[in-house]
Amino acid sequence: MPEPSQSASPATSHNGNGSEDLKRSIRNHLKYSQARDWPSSTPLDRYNSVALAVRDRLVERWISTQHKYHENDPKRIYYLSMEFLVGRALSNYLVNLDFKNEFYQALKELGIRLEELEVNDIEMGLGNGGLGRLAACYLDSMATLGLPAYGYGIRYEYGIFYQKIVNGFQVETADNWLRKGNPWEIPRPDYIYPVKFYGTTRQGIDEEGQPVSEWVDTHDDVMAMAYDIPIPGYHNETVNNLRLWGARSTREFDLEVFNEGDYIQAVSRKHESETISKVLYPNDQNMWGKELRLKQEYFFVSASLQDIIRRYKRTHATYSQFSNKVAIQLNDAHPALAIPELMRILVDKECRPWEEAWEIAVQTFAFTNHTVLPEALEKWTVELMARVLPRHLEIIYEINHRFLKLARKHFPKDEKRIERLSLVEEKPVKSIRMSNLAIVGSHAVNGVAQLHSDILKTRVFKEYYELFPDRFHNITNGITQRLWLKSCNPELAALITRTVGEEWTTNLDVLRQLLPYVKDKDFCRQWREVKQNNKARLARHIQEELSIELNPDSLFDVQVKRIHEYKRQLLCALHAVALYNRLKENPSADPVPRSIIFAGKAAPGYEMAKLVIKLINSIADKINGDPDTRDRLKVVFVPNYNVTKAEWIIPGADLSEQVSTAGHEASGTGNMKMALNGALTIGTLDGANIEIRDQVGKDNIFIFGLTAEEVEHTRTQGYRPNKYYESNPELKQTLDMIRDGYFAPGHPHIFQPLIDSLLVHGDPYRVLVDFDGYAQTQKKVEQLYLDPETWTRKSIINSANMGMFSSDRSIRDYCRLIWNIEP
Ligand code: D6G
Repeated sequence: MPEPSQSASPATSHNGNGSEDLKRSIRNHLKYSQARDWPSSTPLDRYNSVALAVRDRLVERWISTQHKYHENDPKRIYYLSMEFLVGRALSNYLVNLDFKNEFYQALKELGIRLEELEVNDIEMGLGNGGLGRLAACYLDSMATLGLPAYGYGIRYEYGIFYQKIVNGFQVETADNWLRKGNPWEIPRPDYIYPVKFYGTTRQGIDEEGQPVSEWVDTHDDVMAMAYDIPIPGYHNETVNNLRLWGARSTREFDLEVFNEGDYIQAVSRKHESETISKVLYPNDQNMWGKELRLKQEYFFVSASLQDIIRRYKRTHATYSQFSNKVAIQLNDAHPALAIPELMRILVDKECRPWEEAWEIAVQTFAFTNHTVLPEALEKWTVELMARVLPRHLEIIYEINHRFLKLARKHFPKDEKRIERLSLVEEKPVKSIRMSNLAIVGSHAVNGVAQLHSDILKTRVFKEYYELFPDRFHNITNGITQRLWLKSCNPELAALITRTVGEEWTTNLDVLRQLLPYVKDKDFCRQWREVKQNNKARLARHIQEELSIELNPDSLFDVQVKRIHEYKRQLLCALHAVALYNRLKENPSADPVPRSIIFAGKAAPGYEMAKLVIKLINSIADKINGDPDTRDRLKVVFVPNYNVTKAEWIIPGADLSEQVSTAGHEASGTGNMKMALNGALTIGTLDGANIEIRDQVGKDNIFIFGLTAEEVEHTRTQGYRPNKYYESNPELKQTLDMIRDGYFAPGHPHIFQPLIDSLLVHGDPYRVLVDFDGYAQTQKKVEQLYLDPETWTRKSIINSANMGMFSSDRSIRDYCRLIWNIEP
């Protein structure tokens, strides 16, 4: 609509980045948005006013960025992800804004304390772990590179659960993050799309006599409503859009119930549909095949595609330019339903011929695989698909039919191979393999670290690679240095900037210029002091939260990530017990004092992982309560690991534990964050650890354990975990103590399942074979720690060589290899 004429007053309380402008703006929002005067305002009122004042400063750039995209009609990138693990809102925004100093000045003059803002800051925990945090880092990099990119996801009302530790056990409580409102999002009730479910298909003949299918008699339909969140680039003019969908009930009633006269029940049934966006599934690397999850996936995919097509159609009358203007990246196979959904729209609604529609789809979609764990590869039973999405199932069958025809041409008389390639798994339960669908329907498939991409080509998707060798790529994951160095480690960031300038914030390769300074005694001393201060900060947090005092001179040995058997927190826990026993047996020993810090959530239904948490806490209680080992060994489990906690744990780490069973961790990004902050890594040759080793040099990292190939070998050639138990007295003693209830006097048998997994059920994650190598390598760690100068040099070398792990590099790779656009 035409713009009403404006009076010529450029400076309003909504813009201006000086501290006076900000103060005026905050005051105005307190009055006119929160309806408060200063004396009666609560900390939440003040938080909201500050948030709105900051948001105002983004709005102008947000509108003009979006306007520019509409004007110029560039190729747009759509990042579809079930998870965006953004972390704290306000502190996140401040990282990228160019008026931070003025902002702090304004707060100071208004008498608003940072702590009161922090307490009220919103933690957007809309993700489980690595995959969701990666999506958030990528949004940051895409905006910083000025790319016309959009994130699409779900506005879960409950994000990842809040983890409490009660008697050493994980207890989950709901993360009701929206309870105080969310000043950062703009609800857009006018961007609302219907999403259908259930029903049946009806076959017919179109005007040209061609057979057509129609999806009819759907019920429990729901509306997807947009909530927009601004994503600013770093110190630039770009503000991109993260659009999250919330489920809203339709206006229609359940007519049967309504006609029966039960109005109240009819209304309440309507509202049940809103459960679709209620809660994030808290499973990392595991898929349970639940109907609600399938509905969530379709809900967000359907709404996103309707929105993408609406935007495309504003400037294009036909679909001929679609794949030149639209790139859709599928963050894992979770959004793979977008492929049959686009086909349905093009074929059923827009009456495009199948072949044309398929060409458009394949050229539009690209797929990132994040895992090789079989339990994490999504499958949906045909029974469920037929019920919830009957038309999509038909389309998937048609895709499969055509695809297998092509595959049979390439591999005639090889029905075994055809079975493995098929999108449909026949046994044990007839199911649709979503990763296979994602590969067939995409022009590009990538793994997230070199080893992982190689494993995809040689093992997991081998037959696909043979069929489509050009489709496969590697794009090693990355992290944004704006959050994971500049913001979380201001002291180190300042030291680096003083030394090599500020360019590293947008070009992480510049950190290499730090290398000559390893010879500079004064620089090394400052580097060490910064680490010491970060350790002190971490120790303060732990003291406040857990009343455990850490020796700041001890080696801070840190393992933070989701709790999973393949990540082998158990290996580190066993090592803690072995260290304890050494100290008890030789009280006069003078080892390197060590503080072992764990944090991470376990999926609520994952019993073994939860038992590992209990074990760590039991070991911690015993060790921390023992006066014999005081100041020499401490074990801590920090509850409720999230982005905020990562921001103070990671800078304080001396040693980064990256000990997954080789061949299991697709990439890892915690490994990059800790190395960037100057921790040395102890790790297996797994995921991105290998590339970290290549970057920092093998003398500056502690590698141990079986290689991925050797792990494979133990599977084909046999593996006897008991051999290691019997031949290593230290390991035997450790396992016996755990088994015999030494750490759980009240429940002597509680840890039996962990012991059984190792000794009876074949130690599936090869903990025992790697124990000795791990323990020996830890001795090397201690030796090095006794030489602080050499340690510091290696710490600098680690940080200086992290350039390639910036998410800016990853995004540039996506632009070049997959999206075919220039940043
Ligand atoms: C954001 C910012 C707003 C803009 C809108 C565009 O909410 O200024 O108008 O995005 O949305 P689309 O029309 O591109 O979906």
